[in-house]
Amino acid sequence: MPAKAVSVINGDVKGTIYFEQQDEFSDVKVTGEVTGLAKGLHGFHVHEFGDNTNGCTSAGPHFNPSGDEHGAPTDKNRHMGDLGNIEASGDGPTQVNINDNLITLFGTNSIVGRTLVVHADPDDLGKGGHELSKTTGNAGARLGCGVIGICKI
Ligand SMILES: [Cu+2]
Ligand SMILES: [Zn+2]
Repeated sequence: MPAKAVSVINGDVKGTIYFEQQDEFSDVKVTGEVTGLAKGLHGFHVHEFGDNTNGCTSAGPHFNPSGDEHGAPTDKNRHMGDLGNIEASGDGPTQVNINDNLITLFGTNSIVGRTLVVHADPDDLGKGGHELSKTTGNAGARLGCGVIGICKI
C-alpha cells in the first residue's frame, strides 16, 4: 500500500509539501513549493515533534532516531530528518523535488506527526566548522513550518 503525507508550511514563508512512498522499502518523493524565500539556499529538515505550540521552536531538534550527527542527505551518518537545502531563485515560488532513501512514512520511525521546517540560512551539511554544524547545520532561524499529516492518496 502506498502512503502519502502533506505538510502545510506557515510562518514568514508559506508552502505545501507532499511526501509519497510506494511501500516501506522505496524512496520517499518530496515535492511541492515554498513561497516568500529570499534568493539562495535554505535548510530543509524534519524536526522531531509535531508541536507548533510556540511556533516552529516547539518542533524541537532534527528528527534523529539513530543518534547520529547532523549531515548531508547523501551522508551515511546523518539525522533522519536531514533533507539538506532547497534553493530559491528569488523570483517566484521555490520548487521542491527531493528523493530521499532514509525518511519513511511507515513504522516506528515514520515522519508523520513530526514537523517540516524551512530555515533562513543555508544548511552547511555538517561541514561548516561552526559550533552548530554537527547539530543543526547552522541553518539559522525557522522561517516557516508545518506538521506532516496523513493525506488522501
Ligand atoms: Cu531544521
Ligand atoms: Zn540534522
